[in-house]
Amino acid sequence: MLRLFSIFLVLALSSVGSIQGVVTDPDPAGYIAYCPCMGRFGNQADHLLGALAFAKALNRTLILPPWVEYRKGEIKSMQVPFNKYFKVEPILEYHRVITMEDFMNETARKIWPLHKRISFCYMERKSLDPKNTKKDCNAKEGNPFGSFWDTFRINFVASEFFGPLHYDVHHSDVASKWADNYNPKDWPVLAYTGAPGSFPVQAENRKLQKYIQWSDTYATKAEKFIRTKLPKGAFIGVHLRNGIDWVRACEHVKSSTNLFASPQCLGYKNEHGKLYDELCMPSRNIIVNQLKRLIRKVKSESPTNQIKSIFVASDNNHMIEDLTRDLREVDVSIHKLETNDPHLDLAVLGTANYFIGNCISSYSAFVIRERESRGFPSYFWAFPKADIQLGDEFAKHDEL
Ligand SMILES: Nc1nc2c(ncn2[C@@H]2O[C@H](COP(=O)(O)OP(=O)(O)OP(=O)(O)O)[C@@H](O)[C@H]2O)c(=O)[nH]1
Ligand SMILES: *[C@@H]1O[C@H](CO)[C@@H](O)[C@H](O)[C@H]1NC(C)=O
Ligand SMILES: *[C@@H]1O[C@H](CO)[C@@H](O)[C@H](O)[C@H]1NC(C)=O
Repeated sequence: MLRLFSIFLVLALSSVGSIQGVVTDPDPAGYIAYCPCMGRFGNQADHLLGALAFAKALNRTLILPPWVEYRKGEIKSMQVPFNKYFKVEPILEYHRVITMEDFMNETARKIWPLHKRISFCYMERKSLDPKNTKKDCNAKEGNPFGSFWDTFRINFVASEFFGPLHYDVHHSDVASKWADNYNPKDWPVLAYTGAPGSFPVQAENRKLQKYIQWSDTYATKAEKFIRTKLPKGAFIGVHLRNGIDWVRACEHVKSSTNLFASPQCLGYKNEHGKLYDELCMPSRNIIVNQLKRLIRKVKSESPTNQIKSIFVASDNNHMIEDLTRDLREVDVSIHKLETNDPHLDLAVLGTANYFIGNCISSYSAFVIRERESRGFPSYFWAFPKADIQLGDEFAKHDEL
């Protein structure tokens, strides 16, 4: 039995060794570090996919930063280890990565001496202090910049302005230019002031979502919630982004062609149309009509797996009472989490039988990409535009 076990262990270890991601520590090809200093979860997730593609193109190990989070009443950001929410191992199938905690605890002392801690920015980042006129990235000025690097007691001795180099490794030979300018021996770690990736995520990098898999803790919590709190049977997950910050964000609809994550439905070149208000802030009418239509469609198409409930995730108003009243005739129950947990909301939405999200929200975008990678169906509120009308007609028609 013991021998069998050790044979198994050897097999298991050799299969780990064959994952292309595993290399000797420290990696002679060097590392990439960055602060996910922009936005909240959805923004940071978009950036992560870009950073992954960038690190792969430069053949450097990506240091997975903690997630930067903001708590009510606290001035400084909090850094939450990457692996609280997601597994590291599946990412290794794509490229070499290490968590920032592991890197700083072990590897940094071998290859990143204090005098080589140089911050990278495209061009000078002006100091908040007008008296400080030194040309610098000022990588630790402001929030969350300072608290992020302080979490790991990282200080920078100098700045490197890397412009005109950039991060778009898919449409240029910029990766080889990075290699020419910064060899790993002299530049063991390229530490970026912001993420080396774009927002919204480039079309080419969307598919990398499949390597971002929920930690056992979150996968289990989501599964347990669905099993114990939702009625048996299919359910629709919906994302209602409707807080005051979103109302303000939606004001930009008038003056832009694309906004935040909107290329995910409108296309990166607006192939599928221009922005309109309902896409950002669907009315109660639109929401109810769209839900009714989906429930009836499923009823006619898959009689054995009918929709029994709706799971609502929201940053503000879950509309539980409104939806319960308005959807009485289609016989579904409406649910939400008992306590606010943005990541658990996402994990549940990712496994729903159907999903309706907000096209402009990068929080919704995370769910859409995850479901895409699993082949699960998703829809957007008020999209396509023609369906807004259809919703009303369908409802009227139904009453006849
Ligand atoms: N619990 C919970 N929180 C949400 C939900 N929707 C949004 N939030 C919170 O609001 C934040 C929104 O910021 P992002 O994740 O960057 O996504 P976004 O919707 O594009 O919003 P902006 O940052 O304003 O562009 C999320 O990270 C959550 O903290 C939700 O359905 N449930
Ligand atoms: C990329 O880096 C790895 C790990 O250091 C190394 O084994 C490999 O040879 C490098 N590939 C190229 C094409 O340089
Ligand atoms: C750092 O590494 C040591 C030795 O491997 C380990 O015992 C410790 O738990 C690690 N600390 C963190 C914060 O990962």
